[in-house]
Amino acid sequence: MVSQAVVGVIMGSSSDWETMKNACDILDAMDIPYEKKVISAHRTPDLMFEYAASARERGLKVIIAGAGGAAHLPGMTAAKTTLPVIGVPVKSRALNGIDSLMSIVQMPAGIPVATVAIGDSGAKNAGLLAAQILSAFDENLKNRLEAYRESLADKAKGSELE
Ligand code: RP5
Repeated sequence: MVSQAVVGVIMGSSSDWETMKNACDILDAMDIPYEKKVISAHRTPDLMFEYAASARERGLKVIIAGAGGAAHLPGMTAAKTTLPVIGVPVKSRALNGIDSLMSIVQMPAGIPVATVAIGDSGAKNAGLLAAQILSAFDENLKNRLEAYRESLADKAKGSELE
């Protein structure tokens, strides 16, 4: 049986997938059911509104939205839902993602977007942040996150320096 998605991972273009895959890898590792879709703020604006407006009633709990360039997607998505939206600034070709970061992070007061770092690390942290939000209501998930943290600590403690 396929479980009902609780996280929606959306991105402005298939070219964002290489980055956004890092968020999905974490959700897979944490055994969190999710859906992933290309939804563009400027190419498919009606689809973006429909997706965000119906997200809660479809059972989603958190949305992760990644975009590059003039990255409206996370903010516009957040404008149409009261679910938590995590924004991932994708590294743009012209300005290395600084434009994406500025566009996503500077939300005027009232409509928050939890913005993570540019690129792969940010996408990975977006997956973890979504897991941590869900873990507030899920003891098993909390245990998986604690095991993940322990694995990070073990790796750091086991570091060999030449
Ligand atoms: C945005 O424009 C996407 O999020 C992507 O990062 C950027 C470039 O898109 P493509 O030209 O690669 O489709 O919509």
